[in-house]
Amino acid sequence: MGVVNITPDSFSDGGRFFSAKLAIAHARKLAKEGADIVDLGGESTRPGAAPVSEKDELARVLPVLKEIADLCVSVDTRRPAVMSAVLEAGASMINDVDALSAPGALQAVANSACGVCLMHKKGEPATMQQDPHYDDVVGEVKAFLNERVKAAQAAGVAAERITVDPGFGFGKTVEHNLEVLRRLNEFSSLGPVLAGLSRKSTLAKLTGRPVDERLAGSLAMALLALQGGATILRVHDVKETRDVISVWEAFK
Ligand code: 7PJ
Repeated sequence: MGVVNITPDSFSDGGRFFSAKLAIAHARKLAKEGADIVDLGGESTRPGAAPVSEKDELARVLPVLKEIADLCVSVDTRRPAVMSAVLEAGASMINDVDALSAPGALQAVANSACGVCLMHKKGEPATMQQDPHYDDVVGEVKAFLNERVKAAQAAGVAAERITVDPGFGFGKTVEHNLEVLRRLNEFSSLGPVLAGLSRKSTLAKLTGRPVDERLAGSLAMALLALQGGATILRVHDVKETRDVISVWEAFK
């Protein structure tokens, strides 16, 4: 899964058109490099990111989606209205860092045949990295995901449409992330596991590198996630991650 962030440009509509064009080109590039899925995001969920209105989120995502609806497109959103609109426009998957917990979210996806990713996070993006605590991180994340899988199935989302994600970096310290990664295979009983570790701040702590120098660390994480049974890797560097997958597949 290749990440396409739709960067806003608030200066003018020309700017918005320009960022849509860049996002479309980037999505095409990632697909060509071997991404099976491109993940479009119009709302940043990074710690401390500015909030985005529903109208703006749709204005970012829809024009891009409409140009690439021939690809397998996932949309990273927490809003039921955005889910319904992008599914109507041809999205294949909803990737929700809130695990479809907003009122109406389960219904929005149940009415389609899309894939879904249910992710765990603890707290809200603005504050979630302020001293997160767990007694048993794997047990708690797993119990949460199990509950969300059950809720999705009860709403009419068939099991084969669901992937689960422990949510690396979402209300988790470096130690929490490493513990989840060490025990990633314990999540496979819930469904196919999606792992997003690419360029994350855990790598800043482990390597001391700024975000544009975390490729090697990200590839190491990708291999560890594969070893832990991950089925989908959410990454920025598709071409390089493809090579890791080739090596892993041969080794396995
Ligand atoms: C994830 C995500 C992740 C899923 C982001 C970033 C932060 N969706 N969206 N899993 N991370 N499913 O890329 O650093 O780990 S945004």
